[in-house]
Amino acid sequence: MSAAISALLRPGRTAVGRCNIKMESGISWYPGHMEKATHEMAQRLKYIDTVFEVRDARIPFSSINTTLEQMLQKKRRIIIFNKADLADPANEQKITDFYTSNRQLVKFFSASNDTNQDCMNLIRFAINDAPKKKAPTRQIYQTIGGGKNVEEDYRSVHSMMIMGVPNVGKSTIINRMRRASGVTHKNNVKTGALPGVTRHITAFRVSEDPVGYLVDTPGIMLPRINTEDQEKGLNLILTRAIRDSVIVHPQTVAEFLIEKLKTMNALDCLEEWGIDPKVDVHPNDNLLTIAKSQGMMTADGQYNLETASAFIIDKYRKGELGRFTLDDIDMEIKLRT
Ligand SMILES: Nc1nc2c(ncn2[C@@H]2O[C@H](COP(=O)(O)OP(=O)(O)OP(=O)(O)O)[C@@H](O)[C@H]2O)c(=O)[nH]1
Ligand SMILES: [Mg+2]
Repeated sequence: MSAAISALLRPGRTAVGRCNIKMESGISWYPGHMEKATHEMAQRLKYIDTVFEVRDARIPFSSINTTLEQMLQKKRRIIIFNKADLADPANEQKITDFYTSNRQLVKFFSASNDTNQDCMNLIRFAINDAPKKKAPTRQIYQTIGGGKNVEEDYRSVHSMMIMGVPNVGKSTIINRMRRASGVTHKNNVKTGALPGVTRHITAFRVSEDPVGYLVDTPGIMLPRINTEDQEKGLNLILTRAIRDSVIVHPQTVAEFLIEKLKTMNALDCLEEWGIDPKVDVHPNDNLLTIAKSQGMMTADGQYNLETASAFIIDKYRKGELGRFTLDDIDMEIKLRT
C-alpha cells in the first residue's frame, strides 16, 4: 500500500498539551519585502471591501499573525482555514462554532481538493452580503492595481485582499477561484512549496458577475518569535510557513514532531519506525531508532540523524503520516474564552 493511501486510512489526530523541546534562541525570519508589503497592504486596505485571512488548518491558532490581525480590526474579514485536507477534520465544527459565536466568518477549505462549486461558494460568500462601498471609482481602481486613467465606473466592483503567513496557499486559492469562475487569463499566479514565493502585491480578477478583484499579497511572518512562543515557531516551521535551515536545526524540528506524535498517541507511525511511545528516552535516541529502522547511514558508518530528521519532517508535510493538527484546539479555544 502506498504511504499516501495508508495515511488516508488513519484517523485524524490533534495534539494535546505542550511539548518539552527547548530552543536556546527565538526565531527571526523577516526579509525586507515583508516589511515593505505590510506598509503597502495597510495603505490599500482602506478601499478593500473584504479580506480573506488565510491560515493553515493544521495550526489554526499558531498561524495567526498578530500584526495583520491588528490591521484587520475594523475590516470585513473571512478566515479561511486552508489545507483542510491535511488537518484533523474532527476540529472543524469546534473551531467554526467558536468563531461564529464571536461573529466571525470562517470557512475550512482545501485549494488542492475542493471542487469548482466550493470555490464559487467561497466567492459568493465573500461578495453577496458585503456592504456597499462609498469610495470614489479612482480609489477602487488604484486599490486593485489600476494606473491613473480610469475608464469605467468601478464603484460596483468588489475589491478583496488575501493575506496571511507564508505558504498557507493564498496564491493557490486565487488560481482556483479564477479557474472556477472562468475568468480568462494567460498565466497562473506563481505558487510553490517553499515559503516566500509571492514578493509583490498584485490584483487579479477572480469573478465576472458580479465583478470581483482579489489582491494577492506576500506571506507576512512576525518580525520575531521569542523563545516563550517556541512551540508556535516550531509549528510554523513544520508546516513550512518559515523557511527551513539556518534558523532551527532540523533535528530539533524532528524531535519536536516525534514529541507531538506521542501526545497524539500516533502509535501506528511510531511503531512503524521502531519507537515505543510508552518508553521515555532522550529525543536523540528516537531519531537514532528511526535511522536504524530505515538503514540510514553516513559515509563513515554512523547512523545518519540528519537524514532521519528530514525523512519524518517530509512525510509529515506531505500528509503521508495522516491528517494531523499540531495545535491543541481545546486549549487554544479555552485560552480565548
Ligand atoms: N495539501 C494542500 N496543499 C496546498 C493547498 N493549498 C496550497 N497548497 C500547496 O501549498 C504550497 C504553497 O502554496 P502557495 O499558494 O504558493 O502559498 P502562498 O500562501 O501564496 O505562499 P507565499 O506566497 O510564499 O506566502 C504549494 O505547494 C501549494 O500547492 C491545500 O489546500 N492543500
Ligand atoms: Mg503566494
